[in-house]
Amino acid sequence: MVFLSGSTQPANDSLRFFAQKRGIGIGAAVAIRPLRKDSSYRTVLAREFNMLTPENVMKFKPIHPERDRYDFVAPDTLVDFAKRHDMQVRGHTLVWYQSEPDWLTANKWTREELMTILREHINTVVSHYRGQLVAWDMMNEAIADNASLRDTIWLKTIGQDYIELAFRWAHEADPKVRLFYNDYDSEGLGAKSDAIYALVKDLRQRDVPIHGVGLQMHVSINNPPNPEDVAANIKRLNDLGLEVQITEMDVRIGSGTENLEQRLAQQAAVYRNMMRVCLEAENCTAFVVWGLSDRHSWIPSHYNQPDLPLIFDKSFRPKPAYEALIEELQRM
Ligand code: 9MR
Repeated sequence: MVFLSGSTQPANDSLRFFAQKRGIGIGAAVAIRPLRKDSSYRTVLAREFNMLTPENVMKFKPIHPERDRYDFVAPDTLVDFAKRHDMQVRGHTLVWYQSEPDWLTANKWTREELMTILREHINTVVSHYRGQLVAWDMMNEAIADNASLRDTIWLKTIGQDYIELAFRWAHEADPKVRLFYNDYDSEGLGAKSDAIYALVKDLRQRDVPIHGVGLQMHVSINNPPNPEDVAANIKRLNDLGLEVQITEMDVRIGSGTENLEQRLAQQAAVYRNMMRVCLEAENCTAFVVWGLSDRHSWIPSHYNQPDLPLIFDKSFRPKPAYEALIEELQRM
């Protein structure tokens, strides 16, 4: 395949070419280090995708490392890259319990102090990128695995209205950017996705500015989400007037008993099925994979075993999952 680096005309056999024809965004999570250092990474990213999500550099800790200091250098680099290659950017993420800096967690704050901190954080970051992003994962993983509100510093100190306050503050800072609630293990139907549905329904009913729900889609070939359940979940969110995006897809193949070829084929089927569900839904507007190639993925270190969860291999060659997505995008 021929890579046309820096071209604004998408190559007519690329994912972004076909996704554009179908009217959806096709995105990848981008890590700053390979973006800076690896020209193959940059080439494949610009050729194949029309959307990107910063994998880490817009999170609270890196972007707001001290109470009175923000660091926009790395995220600005990413946004510049996107502009140069005619790609949209999804901001990720403003409120997430896993990315809180020490200055925040090591102190005891009053409710008023913590509200001021959160408001300033959201206002500063969202204003910095005003008009430049299509979406923000405003609220990340605020529902716990047992389907109750996650016990975070925000919930403990501010109370459950921290969620709606955060959406309102973000909307004030950039009234045009689409604000998402984003979570994992809640793509189909079940207690957690019901809890998210109830939360966003309540927000909508009270006119809190929320525009979409992100289905992260960190899944595995062993128990992939049932496509009908995912379709039903997306549909009920549509009935609330909400957009849906698949925001962080990767598919673990583990070590299983089948040979590698078989596992890669199963992986391709999971990607294909989820793309099909998205294309068939009225309100599914983007499909984002959580990394570019198997060379850079959070999965092996997190699960402490090798894996190949993405759509390009370690040498950036397209895998069966890539071909499945291309086929699915072309199927009318
Ligand atoms: O892929 C990300 C990894 O590089 C980071 O170390 C980790 C902690 O910041 O976050 C990973 O991305 C997460 C995303 O931001 C939110 N959903 C779950 C993702 C995987 O943990």
